[in-house]
Amino acid sequence: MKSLSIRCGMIGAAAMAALGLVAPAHAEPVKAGDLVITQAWTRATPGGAKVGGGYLTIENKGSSPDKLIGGSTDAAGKLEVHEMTTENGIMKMHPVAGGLTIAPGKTVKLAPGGYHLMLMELKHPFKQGGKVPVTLRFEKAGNVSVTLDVQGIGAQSPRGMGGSHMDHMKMDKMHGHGGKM
Ligand SMILES: [Cu+2]
Repeated sequence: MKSLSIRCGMIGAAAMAALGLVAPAHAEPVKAGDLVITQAWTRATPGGAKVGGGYLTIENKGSSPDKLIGGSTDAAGKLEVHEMTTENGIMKMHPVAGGLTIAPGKTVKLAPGGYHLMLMELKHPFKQGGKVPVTLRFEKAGNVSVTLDVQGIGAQSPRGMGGSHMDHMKMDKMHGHGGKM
């Protein structure tokens, strides 16, 4: 097999990427200081939707807490960190006061039905298979660029399984934009 290994060595990284042997960039964890961000995704949006959710997993490998305090994106007028709660059987969402703490040694998951990024005043619909670059702002780690992979319209997780029954129409209503088109 000597000749094969020599050939592989000569092909190089670019060719390996072209052959799909190197994981695409969006699958790579994003590291920022002590934080590692993985599984950043969002959902395709129906036409006319003004809001979308953003989901990701943040791990703090350090020894002090950090806080996700906000962010921005070219794809939307506003990006906020939201929390979803159920009060008397009614789901409500609101900005996380003071930011979302990522305790040292802990992993915080933003997912449908819980914490999420709220993208408001969307400038264009999100299409399945697309990518939405966002900049997150952390108290200590500073600005961190991540890319949300756009999943299907009813996706509940990066692989389309599990999660809650939240949908965009409800989200629109919750944010006072109305669900009608
Ligand atoms: Cu929200």
